[in-house]
Amino acid sequence: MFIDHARITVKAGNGGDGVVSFRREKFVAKGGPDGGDGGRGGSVIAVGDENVNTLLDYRYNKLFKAENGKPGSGARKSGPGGANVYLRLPLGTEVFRVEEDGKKFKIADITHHNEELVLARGGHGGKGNSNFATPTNQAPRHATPGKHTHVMELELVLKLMADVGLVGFPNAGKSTLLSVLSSARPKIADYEFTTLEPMLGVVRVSDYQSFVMADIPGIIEGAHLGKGLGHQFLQHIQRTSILLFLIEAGSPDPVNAFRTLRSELYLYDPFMDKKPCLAVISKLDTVPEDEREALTEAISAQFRKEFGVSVLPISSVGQINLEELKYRLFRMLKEQ
Ligand SMILES: Nc1nc2c(ncn2[C@@H]2O[C@H](COP(=O)(O)OP(=O)(O)OP(=O)(O)O)[C@@H](O)[C@H]2O)c(=O)[nH]1
Ligand SMILES: [Mg+2]
Repeated sequence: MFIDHARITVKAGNGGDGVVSFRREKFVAKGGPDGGDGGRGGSVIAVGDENVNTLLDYRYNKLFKAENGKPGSGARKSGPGGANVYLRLPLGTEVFRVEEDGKKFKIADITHHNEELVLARGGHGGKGNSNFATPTNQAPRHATPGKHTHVMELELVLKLMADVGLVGFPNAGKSTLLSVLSSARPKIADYEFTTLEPMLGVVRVSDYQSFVMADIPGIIEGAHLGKGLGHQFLQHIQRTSILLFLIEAGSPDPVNAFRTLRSELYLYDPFMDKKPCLAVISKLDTVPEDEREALTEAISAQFRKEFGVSVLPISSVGQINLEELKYRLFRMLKEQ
């Protein structure tokens, strides 16, 4: 389970002011008060949306202001209300109000598709002077201002399940792949066990479609016995729908590498062996161009025969087959 966070600032619209106005008509000596009310300010409203999976949008776009209400006008005309702002949030999002002292209060739990919850209510419009006429004061000269709203800090929290888990030996290029497919910025280096903590990235497939990929520390033979960083990190990909295995193009024995990885997973949890998976040959750019096809063919044939698993050669650095990989993973997830 990973947690997706975003901190945003919202402001509902101010109410429009009520106005002071008197009727002026030809041949009417003394018109009465006819100042209209101000319009209500727009609200900031959360809407549950089953098609949104992450809080990614709210990490870039951080300020959400609803429109102010317009002032009233003569002839008792109320000012138009301000437009609302709608925040489409993934189901499962919790919304907290953050006070100045840092204390947080939960104000909403988004659970249903299309459910609307007001996070910040627009200010009431002020009253125009037409409201204040009385038998003793038939020409009131005052109106009230619209209500002003405050800026609010909100924290959005979504507990995410990863969809795709990356599995490979140390240095296979897992973190690099995550960094080119998502906006996550994991540490990358040419030594083993660079990744010490699991990391999550959101892979965007189209405007509304994305999936979550988890990068975990490298696995080595004997991980289940505590070798390397051990296998406790496998819990983070235990419930992903798909596993993506990375085997380096330079691996002396890809079949054996894959078998070792699978057996470590199996020894951790036999069920993991049954998950749908895809294998990629990583760092294809390190293979001379005229040898790439033959290498891919050879490994694909072996994998088909030994495991019934298909293989896709990729390169994060050389940008080879990355789109294809993204779509294949997405298709596999859809089929789940
Ligand atoms: N040429 C080339 N180098 C790559 C590619 N992908 C990763 N590398 C290099 O391989 C090294 C290891 O990459 P990482 O992404 O840190 O590998 P990792 O699998 O996350 O490694 P651990 O976290 O240690 O398990 C780094 O020096 C990367 O720059 C690639 O597509 N082509
Ligand atoms: Mg890494």
